[in-house]
Amino acid sequence: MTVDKTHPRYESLLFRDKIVKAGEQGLLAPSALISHGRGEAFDYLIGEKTTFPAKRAMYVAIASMIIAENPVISVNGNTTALVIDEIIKLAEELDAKIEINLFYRTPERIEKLAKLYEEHGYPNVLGTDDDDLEYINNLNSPRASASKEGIYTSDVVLVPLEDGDRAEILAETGKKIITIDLNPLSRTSKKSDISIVDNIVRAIPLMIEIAKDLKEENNLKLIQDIINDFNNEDNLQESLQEFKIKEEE
Ligand code: PTJ
Repeated sequence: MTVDKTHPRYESLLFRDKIVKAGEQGLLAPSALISHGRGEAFDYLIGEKTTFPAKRAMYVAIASMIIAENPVISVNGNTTALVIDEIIKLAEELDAKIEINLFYRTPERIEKLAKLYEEHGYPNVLGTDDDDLEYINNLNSPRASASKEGIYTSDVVLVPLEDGDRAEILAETGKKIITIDLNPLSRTSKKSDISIVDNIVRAIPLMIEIAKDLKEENNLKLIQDIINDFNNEDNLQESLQEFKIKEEE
C-alpha cells in the first residue's frame, strides 16, 4: 500500500503501514498489531505530541546511559519495524549495545531480525541464538533469556514497548530499567525506574539530539543533578495528567 501524503493522518498511516509490512515479512509477534493499535489510542489522547514529563524522563534516561558502564538497548519486533535506523544511531551516540529480546521468541524471528540489523549496517546485534545466552535470576524461560555480554551484565537497559512479565523480571535484577511506553498505567511503566510516556517514533529521534547535547556539555555534575532530581512516580502522575478526554476548544 502507498500512503497518500495529503492524508490528514499521513504520519500515523505511514507507521501503521510499516508495522503491517513487517508483519508480512515474519518479523513480528502475532499480537504486534494489537499492541500497536493500543499505542495509537494512547497517543491520540496525548495529542500525538511529546509532553513535558516525557521530555524530562528522556533527559534522565540519556544521562543514565551516558554514565552507565554497559548500557544496552533492547529491541523487539515492533521497535525494529518502527525505528531500526534511529535505534542504531542512538546506540552509536551512546556507545550502547543492541540486543534482540523477544517476548514471543522463535528461531525464525531471531534470524530475520538479526539479518535486518546487519542489512541496516549493524552486524553485532546481541541476543541471537549464536550468542552466549544466560537466564536472568535462573528463570528457565525464553522470557528471561539475556545475552551474557549484553542485558545479563548490563547496568542500564532501555527496553521500549516491553511486556509486563519481562519488565517485572528485569526490574528484579537491580539494573536501572528505562522504558518507552505510551501507557502510563502499564506494569512496565510502573515497574521501570525511568518511564517515558511517548510514542517511540518521536522519542528515539529526540533522545539522539539530547544525547548529542549532553555529551557536548560534558558536565558530570549536570548529568548527576538531572538523575538525582528525578522521581519516576511523580513523573508518571504528571504524564497521566496529560491525557485528555475532552476535545480542546
Ligand atoms: O516482538 P515481541 O515478541 O517481543 O513482542 C512485542 C510486543 C509489543 C507484541 C509485546 O512485547 C507485547 O505484547 O507488548 P504489550 O504487552 O502489548 O505492551 C506494549 C506496550 O507498548 C503497550 O502498553 C502499548 O500501549 C505500548 N506501545 C505500543 N506501540 C507503541 C507503544 N509505546 C510507545 N510507542 C509506540 N509506538
